[in-house]
Amino acid sequence: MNNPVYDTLFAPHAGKETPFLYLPDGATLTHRDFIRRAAQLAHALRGCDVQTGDRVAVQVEKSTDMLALYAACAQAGAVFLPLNTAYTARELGYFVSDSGAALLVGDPARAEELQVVADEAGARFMTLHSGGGSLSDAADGQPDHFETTAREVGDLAALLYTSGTTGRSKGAMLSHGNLISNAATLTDLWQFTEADVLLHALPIFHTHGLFVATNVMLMSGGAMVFMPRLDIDQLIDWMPRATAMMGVPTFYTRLLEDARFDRACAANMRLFISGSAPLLAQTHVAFEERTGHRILERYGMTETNMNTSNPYEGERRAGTVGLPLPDVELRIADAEGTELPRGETGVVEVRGPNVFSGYWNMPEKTAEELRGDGFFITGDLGVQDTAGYVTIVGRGKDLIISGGYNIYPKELEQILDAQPDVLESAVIGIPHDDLGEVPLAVLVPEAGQQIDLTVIEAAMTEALARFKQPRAYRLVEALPRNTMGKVQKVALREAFKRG
Ligand code: MCA
Ligand code: AMP
Repeated sequence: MNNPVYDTLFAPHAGKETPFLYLPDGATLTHRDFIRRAAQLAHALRGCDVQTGDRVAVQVEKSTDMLALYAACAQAGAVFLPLNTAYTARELGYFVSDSGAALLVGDPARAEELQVVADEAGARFMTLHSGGGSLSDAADGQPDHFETTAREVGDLAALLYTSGTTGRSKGAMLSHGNLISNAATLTDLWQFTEADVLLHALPIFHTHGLFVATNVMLMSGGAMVFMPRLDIDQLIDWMPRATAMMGVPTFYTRLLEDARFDRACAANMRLFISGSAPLLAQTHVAFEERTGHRILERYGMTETNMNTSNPYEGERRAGTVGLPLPDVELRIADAEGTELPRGETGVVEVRGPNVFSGYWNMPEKTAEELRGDGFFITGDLGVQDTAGYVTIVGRGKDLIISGGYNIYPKELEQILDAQPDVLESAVIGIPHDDLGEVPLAVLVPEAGQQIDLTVIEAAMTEALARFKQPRAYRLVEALPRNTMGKVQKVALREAFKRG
């Protein structure tokens, strides 16, 4: 094989005049035209001096050109590094410099501040899709064929940053082999074919929207209704023309809030898949009552892509994330990595062709989380029943998942602790009907001082993407600690569970 990702996911579609992307404005892009556009963008990348193995950081709104840029990076042998559009310049600066990106591609509306970010990191900056020298403009006049750069299965295809318990984000290195193995496994397991039309309303800067949804549709040769963001009106409008949907649990709770979403609306659909955060069993039950469909829940991580899935045929058990994928080994282990008997709760560890090769430039972090025998320590707490079904019962890692986005309390606490009159802080997740959970910050003032929350909020706005910012603040005299001096977040969650 010449270039595993390109040859498996993109090249087979080069001559097909079948629809690949249905856009909400009524336009359609065929497979062939998408591949041609990707080739033009690959030429444009070379024109920006992007060479094999270079990282291309991309922070742009979801668009056909952004998706084609993913294909272009694969074809040109570059490493695709997509970034959440909500990240502030401060957050972005870290990713661009840590990755040593050769090129930062950004939205024209933020060109000025992104140019500064790129300059400071020693990267080149280009906008996408807008006049005046953008990468899209540079692509327009290029040939629609590009000589694919050779790559091996072990070569890097993508770098995806995931926050860490230390507060410093880590770049998960995903190889060509990681991406194509998982795409093939999921396509087969979920029985996707070229007859499928997927409702795609997820962002494409994370694993779920990019590698699970898009790669599966590329692998199967089907089409996607490519929506810029979650819009329930659009979903309901397109659903009778679609066959499948993938979403985070918020997609499902929001659909259920709409009376127009009923059995007739979902009659043409064959599959609804949920992941990225726990789907409440009550949502599963309510969904089946309303539509007759049982949501298929699966479980994964940025570092591993997908690990488990409920079966396509067979029992989909509410509250569980299903069985290990056919080529994924999973064990529930103790702190030493020794497998525990079925029915006991422990840390979920996984091994397989889906598991990443390590964190970018962080050999110590890699060694902490990737065992010598190849098992990756997910940090999720799980239990496996005798039939093999896995239930995620909690997280060993201090992580909040809000609407499918991950928030690491440590990152917020470091900023809060540095604010005037703050002695210390603790950030916890509290239940939220729409987003699952949201962050709440508990602050302890310095002795005899008063904390000015407007100052704190301004600092958080400056530093952090909106979705990470605490939804509420609470002042306390002291944080609860155990005898070892460790902050007891369980006690805080209990005290503030009603916000
Ligand atoms: C938007 N806001 C949020 C979130 N999204 N706040 C907390 N959590 C969120 N997830 C804030 C905005 O900053 C804004 O704040 C206000 O909410 C409304 O913004 P809007 O864009 O209108 O929100 P929305 O369109 O309603 O978006 C909610 C959403 C979206 C649909 C749940 O966040 C989403 O698409 N989430 C999916 C994330 C995802 O793809 N995760 C997969 C990660 P203000 O009004 O104050 O300005 S991959 C993964 O986890 C693993 C590997 C896996 O297993 O898949
Ligand atoms: P990420 O940082 O995006 O890689 O998030 C991965 C984390 O999301 C996992 O380690 C889990 O904690 C969580 N997650 C993903 N899918 C599920 C699911 N179906 N149920 C519960 N948690 C999930």
